[in-house]
Amino acid sequence: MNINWYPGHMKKTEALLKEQIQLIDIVLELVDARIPRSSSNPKLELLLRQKKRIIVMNKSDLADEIVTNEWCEYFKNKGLDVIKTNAVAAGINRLVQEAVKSAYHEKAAQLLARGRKPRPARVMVAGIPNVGKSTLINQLAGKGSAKTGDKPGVTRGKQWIKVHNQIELLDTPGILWPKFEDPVTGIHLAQTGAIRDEIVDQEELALDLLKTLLKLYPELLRARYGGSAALSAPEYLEWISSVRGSILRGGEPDLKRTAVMLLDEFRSGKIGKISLEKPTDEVVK
Ligand SMILES: Nc1nc2c(ncn2[C@@H]2O[C@H](COP(=O)(O)OP(=O)(O)OP(=O)(O)O)[C@@H](O)[C@H]2O)c(=O)[nH]1
Ligand SMILES: [Mg+2]
Repeated sequence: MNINWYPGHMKKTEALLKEQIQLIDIVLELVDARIPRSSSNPKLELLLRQKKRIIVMNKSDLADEIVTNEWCEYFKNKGLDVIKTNAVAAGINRLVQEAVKSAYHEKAAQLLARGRKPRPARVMVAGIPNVGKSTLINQLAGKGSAKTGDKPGVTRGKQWIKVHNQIELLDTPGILWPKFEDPVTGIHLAQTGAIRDEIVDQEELALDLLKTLLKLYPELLRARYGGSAALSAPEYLEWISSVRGSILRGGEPDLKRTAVMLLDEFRSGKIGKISLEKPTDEVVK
């Protein structure tokens, strides 16, 4: 399966992002903790240049904790700040605010040394579709948050939201789409729900997922669906069809329906905490 897809509107988004980046001090780059490689955009590194970047490993509640910690180390070794989050959970604000404050500390000190009053850190949230940007912004902004009004140079009425005295947040997120050569990237993005299902063959996608899970997490599959991990991916999909009673009128397994169900159960964490990518995986360049 080859999903090589770079939506046309992403070019426009990139230009907009470039413009917005000039206004901010810190980017919170959300990556999907289940697929940190496929969900990050190498281009952002170039776009950001001297800006501070904090990697936010979101949806970490759905990922394998051991692997997530390996990724945290990986990013730290690259000199990046990194935090693990579940944007849906309560209590995430403090974690993000502390990371922002500590990332901004140096710049604030520089301003002070030059005799200038440190202003609040200006922060933007960026990440691929469906990674949790809006959820995070809503959490940070909260109900009582005050919009601080337009800043000069901000186009199309962008607003800054005062998160607290020391942090202002751009109210619209930057959407990033990784341009990918490696077909695995497209497959992982589709499996985790970042690419609309309509454009991808669900059965192929589910078979690929099963292949991965049979290899990496056979015990989780067995715990949920039973069966034998010695089965091949197509055999296991048939097995799930039979145990779930997903059968067509003629008695054949309804593989399409089972595929959709399997993907849904994976995405919502019902199969367990699963990571599809490790920092040590070989990557096709
Ligand atoms: N389990 C889990 N679900 C999350 C987390 N963050 C976001 N979600 C869910 O993921 C889905 C997408 O979240 P959004 O905040 O809409 O994502 P987005 O990045 O704004 O998406 P676009 O606006 O389409 O680019 C929603 O159903 C959220 O509830 C998380 O940390 N854990
Ligand atoms: Mg959104």
